[in-house]
Order: sequence, then C-alpha cells, then structure tokens
Amino acid sequence: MLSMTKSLAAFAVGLALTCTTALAAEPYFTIRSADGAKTVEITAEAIAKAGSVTFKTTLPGTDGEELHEVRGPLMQSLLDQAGFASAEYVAVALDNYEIDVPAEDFTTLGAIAAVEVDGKPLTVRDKGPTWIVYPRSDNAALTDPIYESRSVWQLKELVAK
Ligand SMILES: Nc1nc2c(c(=O)[nH]1)N[C@H]1C(S)=C(S)[C@@H](COP(=O)(O)O)O[C@H]1N2
Ligand SMILES: [Mo]
Repeated sequence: MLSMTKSLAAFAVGLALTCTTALAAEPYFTIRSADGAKTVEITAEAIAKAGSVTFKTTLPGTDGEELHEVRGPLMQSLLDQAGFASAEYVAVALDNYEIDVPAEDFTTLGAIAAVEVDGKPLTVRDKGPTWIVYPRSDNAALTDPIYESRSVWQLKELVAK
C-alpha cells in the first residue's frame, strides 16, 4: 500500500511538472515597441485566434523552384490583435539576423507568420517556429530580392519602430 501511495505521488508530481512545462510553453515570437513600453507574446492561443491563410509558394533559402504549402496567420491580423500600427518594423531572428520591414508588407502585400509548411508545424530545426513568408507565387513583384531578405526565418522579435 505504501509503495502504491508512493508511486501515485510520483505520478502526481510527474503530471504537475508536465502540465507546468506545457503551460510555460515558449511564445512563437514577441512583438514589442522600440522603447520597450509594450511587449506582446505571440502564443499558440494568439495564433489560433488570429486565424490563418494557406497558399503555395516557393521558399527563399531552400530548394528554389519547388512549391510548398505554407500556413499561418496574416502578420497584419497579429498586429491588429496585439494593437500595433507602426509604419516600420524590425524583424529580428534567433540567429540575430535583422532587417527593416515596412508596414506595407503586412497591410498590402500579405506577408504571413508561417507556422506550418506542407502540413508540418515548423520547428527551430526547419526555420521555425515562425517564418515570415510572402505569397510570392501569387505576385511576381514579390520575387524581388528585397522580399527574400525580409523573409526572416526563426523570427524572435518584431520591433515596432
Ligand atoms: N533568420 C534568418 N533569416 C534570413 C536570413 C538569415 O540569415 N537568418 N537571410 C535572409 C536572406 S538575405 C535571404 S536571401 C534569404 C535566404 O538566405 P540565404 O541565401 O543566406 O540562406 O533568407 C533571409 N532570411
Ligand atoms: Mo539575401
């Protein structure tokens, strides 16, 4: 009986740790103001709430001409939801790659926060968990190299200037 109580207790502790880990899940990325006054974590919940779009496109920095089905919320939906309306952002990646991204890329060009490619959630290992992706197969103008350089993978932070 004692050993049963012990194993039950161990199970309960294990369960609690598992749940704590799940609840403390890392956000996909954060959006913050340049002065640090406002920071919004983009969690799985925020991503689900923002809805998502899916399109097929070639992906920069990969296998060239092959089309992939990407899915994720419009970055503009996340910005609206989080209450940011800057004219210019800086996208910063886990590898500290950073580049300016004008708001038009989100308001009019339809860049998404891709979280899934070919039906698979993106992990850090495959340029996730979030990758800024442009629907460039739908719009020839988006094949300009400037959009390739703004296709930031492993997005860590979007800073509103
Ligand atoms: N996180 C991250 N995203 C990035 C980059 C990078 O170095 N790190 N390079 C950018 C640039 S300049 C281009 S052209 C494409 C492809 O980069 P690559 O050809 O250096 O692989 O991804 C863009 N996104
Ligand atoms: Mo590039």
